[in-house]
Amino acid sequence: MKKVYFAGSIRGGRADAALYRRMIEFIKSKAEVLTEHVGDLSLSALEGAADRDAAIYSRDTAWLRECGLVIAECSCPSHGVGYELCFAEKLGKPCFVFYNSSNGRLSAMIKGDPYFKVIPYENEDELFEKLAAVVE
Ligand code: 6K6
Repeated sequence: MKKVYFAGSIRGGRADAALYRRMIEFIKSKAEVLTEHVGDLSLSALEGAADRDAAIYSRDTAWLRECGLVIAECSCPSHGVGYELCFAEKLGKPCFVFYNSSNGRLSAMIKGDPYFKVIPYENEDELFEKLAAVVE
């Protein structure tokens, strides 16, 4: 079974957390998701203690090494997601970057990098159709 590293904004803002959860549930019907907590609606976006952050970094980079592909929802800009995408690129992991082209803004550093498979969508029907094509 494919192992998916799902990336979505946490401290960058949780406005799309419910969407992440729906995407994760969908992906889980076809593959294993290593980062289910990204869709946890109760996850606090507050600053954490430095030792906790070090543990998060260490666990997440281990999962990036372990995964078969990365799926990122980038409509809400996030330093962490940008970092993860760069890290995954250096590891040669396939990276699929979704963003809502009607109301999201995607950094030129992601949109302009030909390594990333950037997938714009305008509504959720289109998003899930395109997501199915990635995970099937
Ligand atoms: C709770 C309170 C403070 O921090 C937490 C738990 N935080 C995280 N747990 C797991 N992964 C995290 C956490 N914070 C960031 N990440 C990773 O970075 C996730 O894999 C996300 O894809 C990405 C989000 O980065 P920011 O910069 O939006 O937080």
